[in-house]
Amino acid sequence: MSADPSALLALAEPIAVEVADHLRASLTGAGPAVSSKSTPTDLVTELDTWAEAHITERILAARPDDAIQGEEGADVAGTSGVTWSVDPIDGTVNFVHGIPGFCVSIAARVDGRTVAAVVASPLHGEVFTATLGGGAFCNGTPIRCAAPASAARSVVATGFGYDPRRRTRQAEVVARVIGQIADIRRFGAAAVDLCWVACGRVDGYWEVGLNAWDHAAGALIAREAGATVTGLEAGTDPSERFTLAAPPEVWAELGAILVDAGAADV
Ligand code: LIP
Repeated sequence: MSADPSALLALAEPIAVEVADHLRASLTGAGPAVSSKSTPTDLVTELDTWAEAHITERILAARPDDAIQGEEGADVAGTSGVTWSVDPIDGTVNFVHGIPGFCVSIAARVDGRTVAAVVASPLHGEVFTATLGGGAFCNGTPIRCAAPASAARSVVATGFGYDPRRRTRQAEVVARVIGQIADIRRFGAAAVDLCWVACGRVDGYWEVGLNAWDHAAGALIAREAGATVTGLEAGTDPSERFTLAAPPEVWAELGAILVDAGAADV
């Protein structure tokens, strides 16, 4: 089957929107059953599990030879060369608390390169999309990252891990950084953080400890919106080790501030 990026997005977008709408509707009833994973604060709900199973079923019904990797355990081998990276609910803690900023994040990779991406954030009423070389959009409108004058004038988002000791070290980095930038924001979902770099709501985002499904879709959307999205070094891809997204005007300056503050050592 074709691995045309537009066709892959045309498949994924309505699936993400359908699941996001279901998640929003679920907030009006009795909350989902909630359990935890790596630590007591690393939450997972029955809807995380349902969403991943539903997304997997819908994708494989259309493209049975594709591979799928998901946060909640989906691990389907494929032969088509297309691998889907799925975070069925990115920002699960936000979802459990009814805080805007949880989202459905789906990315399609061909030979290891993300070529199509959708992030649907239901309480914001926003669907971010991108294809490789095709630009980035929010609800169908083209988006571009900001152009801050300097890191000192930049509002920067970040996130924290679930391990309390690591989270404490990460907060100590924030204390060393916050006086060198305009301000910090913590929204609770990497995919939304990356999309908000893409549309210019924040001037940068960094985090350590992300999984591929956290950043795969948002990274393409931010890159297609003109942001530089890397790991620790220029030209590298985001990784568990380090993820930094920022407009080219401030990427190097912000990266240096973060490295000097020990952001890569937590
Ligand atoms: C979340 C990430 C976020 C991070 C949270 C959490 P999850 O993913 O998207 O950036 O700061 O601690 O890891 O667990 O909600 O899918």
